[in-house]
Amino acid sequence: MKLNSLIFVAGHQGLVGSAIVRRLVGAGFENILLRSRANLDLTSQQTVNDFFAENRPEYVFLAAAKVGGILANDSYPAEFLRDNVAIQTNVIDAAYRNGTRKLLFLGSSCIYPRNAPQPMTEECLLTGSLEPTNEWYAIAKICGLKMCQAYRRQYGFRAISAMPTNLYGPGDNFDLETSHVLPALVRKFDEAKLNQHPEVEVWGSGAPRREFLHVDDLANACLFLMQNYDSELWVNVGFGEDISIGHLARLIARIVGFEGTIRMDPSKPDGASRKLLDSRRIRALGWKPQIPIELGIERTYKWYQENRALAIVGAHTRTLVSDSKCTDG
Ligand code: GFB
Repeated sequence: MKLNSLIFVAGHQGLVGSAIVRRLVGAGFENILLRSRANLDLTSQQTVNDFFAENRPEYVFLAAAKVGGILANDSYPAEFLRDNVAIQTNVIDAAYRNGTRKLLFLGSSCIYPRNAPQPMTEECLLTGSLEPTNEWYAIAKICGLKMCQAYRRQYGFRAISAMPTNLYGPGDNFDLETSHVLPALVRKFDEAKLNQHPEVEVWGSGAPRREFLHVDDLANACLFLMQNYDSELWVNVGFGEDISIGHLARLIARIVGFEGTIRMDPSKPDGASRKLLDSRRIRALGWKPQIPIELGIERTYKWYQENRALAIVGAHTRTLVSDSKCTDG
């Protein structure tokens, strides 16, 4: 990729896409093509084909997806399957047909079987049943990585796939119904502290373990893979250690300064008991994470405090890339 290559970041208003744009801008890339959801409906095949035919991006980071936490995944199975399959099918196919040199597709650690041996290697894909709370999203993501593989085999299209673990950072979704656990707990503890509530409710048993990667580390990995990796096998991108949800809650409470009681709500689902990625493949290529979880949460909380009102309504992500050299039709 040259500094003046035309690079399309699909999904630049989301957690991952906005981090990739920040990383690209920081590295000096000056020709970044962006379209907001209002200006380009990625679920519409015709619209996506027209966009690619007109703009012919040389490189594509496919970070657009319908995402959400355990409750959102469980509540909207049709949307998680339909929208994700549509977005990725349209973008991958249009990129191939319009001469894109290389595309990076982003998946998720939930593609692996719920009972996979931990840490989970890339090879354990499709060796067992999926976790039921997010199988619809997982099926869509498996379809995406297989499409990249198939287009490479049949057409020689240089598509690669990265499978990140649970992500967090600035620009996350802080809606309490649809978000992932880390932003939800940042908001819950912050609101309890501000409103002097004595208690915060944490879903499930607190026993499940999760691996958390700061989104700026993932953005580094995406640029690294785009520049250094060109093979059909998808690549895990994890932090390398996991912690229990109970431990995470206590850590966030301490960082936020909440001194009340943490109450578990066992009526809410636990989901997968553990999903730690084996990230030896990308580590052997030369990438490693830089942001320890405590520092990452401190940074995320600082961002949340500075953007509280916008973070809660979800209209914040635009400002994350507003000063970059980007075009947004
Ligand atoms: O982050 P999360 O929603 O998704 O939940 P998954 C992780 C764990 O945190 C579960 C618990 O055991 C939740 O019950 N938890 C505790 C909470 N309090 C809360 C809370 O206030 N909000 C939320 N959301 N959780 C997702 C998948 O699974 O992981 C997606 O649904 C995706 O498909 C993503 O793969 C990476 O880690 O269980």
